[in-house]
Amino acid sequence: MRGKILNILRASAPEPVSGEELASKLGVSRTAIWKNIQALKEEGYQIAALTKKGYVLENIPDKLLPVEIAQQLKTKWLGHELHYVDSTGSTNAMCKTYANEGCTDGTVCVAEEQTGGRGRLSRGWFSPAGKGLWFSVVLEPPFLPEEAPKCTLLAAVAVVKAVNSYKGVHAAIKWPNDILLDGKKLVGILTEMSAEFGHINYVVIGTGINVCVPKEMVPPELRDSAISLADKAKEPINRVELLAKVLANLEELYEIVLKQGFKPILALWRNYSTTLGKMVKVIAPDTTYVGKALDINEDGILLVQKEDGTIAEVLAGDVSIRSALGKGNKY
Ligand code: BT5
Repeated sequence: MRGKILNILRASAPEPVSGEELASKLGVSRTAIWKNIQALKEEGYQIAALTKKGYVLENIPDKLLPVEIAQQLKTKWLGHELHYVDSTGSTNAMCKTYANEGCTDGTVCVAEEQTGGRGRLSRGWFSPAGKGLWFSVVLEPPFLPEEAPKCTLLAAVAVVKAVNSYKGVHAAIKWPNDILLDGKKLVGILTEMSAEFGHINYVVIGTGINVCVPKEMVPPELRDSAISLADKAKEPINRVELLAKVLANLEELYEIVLKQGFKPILALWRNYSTTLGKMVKVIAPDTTYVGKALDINEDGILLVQKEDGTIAEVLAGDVSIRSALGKGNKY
């Protein structure tokens, strides 16, 4: 109902629409219209009530409100179940709760702010209110548990395509789960799963995209290594639009995987990769070595040629990859 009211107000703005007209168009009472208008105002929509004229939509809040997302979402199924909160610990945790309760395949959880955003290996993810896209998706892929890293690669391609659609943005994927812009971290992806022997119950793909985090807000230890889209984009970024683009890409790519297998995604991933062909330092819990990143295989495993010529298979999850030449994330 709220979405329908907004659509009518949006189409008519800056002209007002009377409560009577809204009520008759939607087949409800004027009191129901009034109540829904109050609820929209509480969500942050600025709606003026002009005496004897009706309601005018004056401003839409810069928030990831489900009604706004539904307006822009072009997917067939992904994100149709969507849970939005102002603040949460982690959208991955939210998704897991919904998944354990039996939510639909493709459920999305999105938050303005995460107070306990998580990276891999118990690292944190800085997620300030209203400055990024912090969201997670539940998928039930027909893969084997060991193939779950494919989800991270898939998501990385979906996200890099979406961010690169903005003028001035030329981001690239750093294996396994980062998207870098100007050699700095723009996006982090955390894939988690619930599985039994030989069967995935669900995966949760969590994505954090820095959209417009002001430099002074970034914790000092991340200032040199983190970047926002707004730092480079030569056009304004609307977070709702960006989210809708990512979800549309993700659905499209996932359906390709289901129909044709993973090869087409691998080809795209390779095109967007900044890792392949580079000398990298692999930092695993028990060993550190340098080698050339040759390729990734069909399961998303990175193949690194060590200095002695042998090829190491590097699994995501337990390693960090650094440039063997420069410092930090810089490639
Ligand atoms: C990641 O881990 O990059 C995965 C981050 C996933 C975040 C999303 S947000 C939605 C969903 N809900 C969650 O709780 N998580 C997911 P990793 O490769 O381990 O990198 C973590 C490291 O990135 C940290 O140790 C910091 O050094 C750095 N970092 C933290 N916040 C950052 C930010 N906003 N921008 C750039 N770098 C950041």
